[in-house]
Amino acid sequence: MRRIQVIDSHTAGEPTRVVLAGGPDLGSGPVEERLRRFRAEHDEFRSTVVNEPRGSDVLVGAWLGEPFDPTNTAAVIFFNNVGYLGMCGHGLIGVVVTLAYLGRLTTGAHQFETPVGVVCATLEATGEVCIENVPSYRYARDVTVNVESLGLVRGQIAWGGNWFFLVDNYEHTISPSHVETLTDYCWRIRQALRQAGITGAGGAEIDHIELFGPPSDPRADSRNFVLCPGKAYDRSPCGTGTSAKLACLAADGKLPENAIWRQESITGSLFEGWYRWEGSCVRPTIRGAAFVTAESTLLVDPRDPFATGIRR
Ligand code: PYC
Repeated sequence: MRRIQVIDSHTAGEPTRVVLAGGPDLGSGPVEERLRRFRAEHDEFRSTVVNEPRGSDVLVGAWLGEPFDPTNTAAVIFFNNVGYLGMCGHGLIGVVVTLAYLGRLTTGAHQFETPVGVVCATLEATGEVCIENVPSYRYARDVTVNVESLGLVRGQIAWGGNWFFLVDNYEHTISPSHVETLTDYCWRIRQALRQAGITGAGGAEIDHIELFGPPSDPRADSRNFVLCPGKAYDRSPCGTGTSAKLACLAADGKLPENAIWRQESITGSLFEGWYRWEGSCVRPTIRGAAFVTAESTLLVDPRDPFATGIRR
């Protein structure tokens, strides 16, 4: 019986499962190299941890390893029901709160190596976490895509640690009772982008679709709906999605440096975000809170026909 020790948490409603023991040995190289090995040689581990029957489409896993640069705290690789993420804002907040719960980290700043760059996470005395994300930028504005049965949809393409297509002023309501419609709308956009060959920089697939509408919480500036690569929607306001939004607001001159943007999610949870310019990019900071929900050992019985999860 294989045993995998995990801690579960949620950040603004979005779950994270941190692997503490029982994960694959990915060597000691740079985290990008370890991600290549994870994908090529241990992809069944990803599915084992996050897919049904142990997990669900919405769960994001976090593999932790020794940092390549010993001055950093850890290397982290985020994964989901269909693959791997460049960065994950809610996930890193979950990692920090998990490590604090274990007594492995205290208040203050900690550097994490991710496949898309080093990210500084600060655990505040309140228990909230601030993520200083990777440099983010708007790649293209006023992009139109012809979407089956929807017609022309206009949006922006931005990088916030993952690639996003952002649609402002979504014409219908963003609320939990409309999840099926919202999912279908975003999925059609994603397929249309692929069919039209519309990508991020270097031909990268745009695998996150983000819609914006008016907030329901008077403290918030906007409410979003984010569809993730495996067709699950983000229960949180999405750390990398909020970073992409900040990059667009900055590019349009709609939000000054260091001014706070409050992003509400479809579930009503909030992230605060702000940015500073760094050359032609912005360096976004996202503040949010996470809570530990379970401490458990996953058991993998080799006789189990679904031992490595149900793959999508
Ligand atoms: O918070 O960056 C995020 C995220 C990406 C996918 C799910 N959550």
